[in-house]
Amino acid sequence: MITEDFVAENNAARAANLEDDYASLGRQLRRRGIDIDQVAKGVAGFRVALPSWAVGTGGTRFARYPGPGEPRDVFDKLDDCAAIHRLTGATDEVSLHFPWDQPKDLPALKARAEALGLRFAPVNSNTFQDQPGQKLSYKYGSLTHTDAAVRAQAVAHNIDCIRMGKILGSRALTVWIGDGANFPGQQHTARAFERYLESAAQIYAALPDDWSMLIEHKMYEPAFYATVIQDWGSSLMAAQALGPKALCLVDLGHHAPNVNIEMIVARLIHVGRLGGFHFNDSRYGDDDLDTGSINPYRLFLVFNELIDAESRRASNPTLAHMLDQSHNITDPVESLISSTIELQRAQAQALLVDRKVLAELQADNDALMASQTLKTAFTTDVSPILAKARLMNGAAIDPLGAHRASGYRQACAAARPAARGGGGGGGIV
Ligand SMILES: [Mn+2]
Repeated sequence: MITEDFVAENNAARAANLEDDYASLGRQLRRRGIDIDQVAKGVAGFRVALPSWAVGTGGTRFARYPGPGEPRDVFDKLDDCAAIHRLTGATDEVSLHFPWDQPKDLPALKARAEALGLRFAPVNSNTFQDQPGQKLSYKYGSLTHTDAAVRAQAVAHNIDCIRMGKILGSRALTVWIGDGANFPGQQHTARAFERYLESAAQIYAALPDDWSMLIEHKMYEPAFYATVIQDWGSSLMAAQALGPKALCLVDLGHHAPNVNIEMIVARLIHVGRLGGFHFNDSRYGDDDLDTGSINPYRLFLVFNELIDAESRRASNPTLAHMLDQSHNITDPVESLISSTIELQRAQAQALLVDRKVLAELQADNDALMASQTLKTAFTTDVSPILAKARLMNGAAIDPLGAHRASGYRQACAAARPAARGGGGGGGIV
């Protein structure tokens, strides 16, 4: 396991260089009227939840190549999440997926999380695949199935997820369904949406007062002609029909290529219905690639909207930030570490935007300099701020280097010999 002492020792060799780089960047930012310590404080306060399903190797529909020392159960997954949090200082929440992460003893799971300094983020239901012993199949849908008995089974599972989440101290349920059609004409598009609203209302009615229901839309897959909750419009219509505790979750990969996601973010904030994110990156579709690995500028523009909304005190519920990725060829612990860093980088860059100057340039319709104002923030190397923020949180100055030096993966390989061959946990949603 990665101890506090190990991190402190690893940091000691890097502390002097960091102070030098941080002081230099601090002087540069001061010339731009920015207090570097305020930015570091903002980054240090950033949190993102780890998806339990992402600490194991994901896979594609063609193959899965397990790595050494993969978690064997949800308790091993918590250990990996704790290791990531020790190194990043930003990931003390874990998002579980039921029934993938369904231990018999939920209080024991909660106690284990507490001992590791972890809490539970929104829980995820799963009605997009059949489980062993399940009475009715979801092959033709779940919450929107034409058969009322299947819909009732799917509703009951979601309500059971709320029950389990309550025991664990979670405060939200994320609902994503695979329902949809592969052929035009297969499904009555209007009635399928009506059935969704009817089923979702029953789940909504079971929410505790301090819970929210996060509705995740997705344009395609597994349904390839149409999905029932395909876009943010359907998601928002559902949320508004259900009530104030229903919010929209934006998974960055669940849109058509080139869709302007930061605009969607701005619109959902406008109506106070942005619930949170599933962060990842993509090139072609729902690729579930590592956050910031393909299009870091888009990620920055999303954070630019979030920081802008904060700066004008826009009325929107607290956001649930979560990662949702499928790691096929990397060590999942390292991918989650680097993705967390990329989110903090986007946060820091967005905090550097000179909003007063930008507002003036927008008023003057100075397109070029307005764009340059964003670019100036985006192209600033904020690495020393990120490292300083980690140090403030008792985490590692160089998390990936520290992970390699710790031998954590080798220790896991020795302690977890019985890695399973497949199933349960690709970044499917
Ligand atoms: Mn997702």
